[in-house]
Amino acid sequence: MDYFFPNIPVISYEGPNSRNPFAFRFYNPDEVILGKTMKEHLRFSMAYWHTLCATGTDPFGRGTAIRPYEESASNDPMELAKIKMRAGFELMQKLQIPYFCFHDCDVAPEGNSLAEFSRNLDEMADLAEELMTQTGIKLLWGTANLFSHPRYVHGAATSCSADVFAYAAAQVKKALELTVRLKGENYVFWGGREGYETLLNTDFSLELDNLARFLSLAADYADKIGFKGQLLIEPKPKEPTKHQYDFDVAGVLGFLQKYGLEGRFKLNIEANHATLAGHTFQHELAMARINNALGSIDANQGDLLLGWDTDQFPTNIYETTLCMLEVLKQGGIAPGGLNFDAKVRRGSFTPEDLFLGHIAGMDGFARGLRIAAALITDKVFDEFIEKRYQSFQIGIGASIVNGEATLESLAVHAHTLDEIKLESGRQEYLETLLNLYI
Ligand code: XLS
Ligand code: CA
Ligand code: CA
Repeated sequence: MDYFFPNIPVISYEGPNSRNPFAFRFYNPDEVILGKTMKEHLRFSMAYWHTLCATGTDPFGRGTAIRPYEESASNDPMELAKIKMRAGFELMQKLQIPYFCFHDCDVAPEGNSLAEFSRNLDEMADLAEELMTQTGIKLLWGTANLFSHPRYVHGAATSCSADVFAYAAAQVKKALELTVRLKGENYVFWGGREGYETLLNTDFSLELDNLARFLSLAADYADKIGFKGQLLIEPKPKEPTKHQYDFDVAGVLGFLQKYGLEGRFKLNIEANHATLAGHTFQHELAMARINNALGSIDANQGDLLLGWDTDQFPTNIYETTLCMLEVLKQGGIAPGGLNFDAKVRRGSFTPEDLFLGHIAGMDGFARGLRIAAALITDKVFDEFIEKRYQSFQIGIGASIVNGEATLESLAVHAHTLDEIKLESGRQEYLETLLNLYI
């Protein structure tokens, strides 16, 4: 498979001193770190939509992307879809990316009816199966796009129209079937337009109930067709709607609990969505992890000077380190992975940039993994944290933790205290240690 990107070699590890732009400096797929290969730890995935479908348009200008391999397509949208898919597999193979993720309409043209869309999807799934067998590349997750088409202007599962609710259900049904057929390890629900612009026209309560009904129907159907992977909800606080219902991890966990759906869904955490919600990426990952809900990761980064979802390739080593620290604490991200929900900038318009963007992200996370592994091995923060909370291991603290304490027993204890002794939190020192490893 060497046809669409003839000037690009297979990207391999050359070490930190290499100045070859088409090489990894930190990602060495078969190198073992803490008992697992880097490939097993990182489970990288290509996002079909950004890499194969994005053209570089923005609200002020047309697409800029130059994709010479698309020029050979006639006016047949299926032929173009097949070229994109073949190009995608060549790209993943050359980058040693073992997984991909797609929305239904990324891989197949929607045509003029659901039936036509469904036929196109089946035909594209034939090609995907063939290329997956040839290359060993696997599907990390599938999903349905319930936000681009004008029918979803008022939402999908939370639309004011029951017909739209049904149409969205049909799309999810098909996308789940495709995911099962392609042995996808996860299925993602990102609430694209599930949210509101103004409460002046919104039945807030019905919309939330309907969202829960929709998710529950989808989970039942996934069980029915034998889907064994993880169902994942991807939180995002805003954009496209002013207020998205799946605002952040805490909000989604509360929602799932309210509707009795906890345990059926885990979360797909995206870095850029975390910061849009006013949290750090690490906060969202940790919140999901301690609630046994960290399923998978959309590995990108935003720009803190901009208030929107810029979906950039992740190159901030602080962020990748703290992310991998959470992943290692959980014992790994599988069956989830690190999906590059990231697009090259509008000014990075050549096919080479698609490779350079992924190399930047893969090396960014490989370096984060190496640093996080050293932090874990040396117990840099663990011992400090354990000591900080040691008052809960004995005496009154132990009685609080084991449930024996009452408000009365606590008051009796408090009255015996002349002076409470506290220790410094040493934040600056701990940040210095972190910097030492980075
Ligand atoms: C958009 C989301 C989207 C999901 C998949 O902001 O990140 O791309 O990951 O629908
Ligand atoms: Ca995402
Ligand atoms: Ca995003």
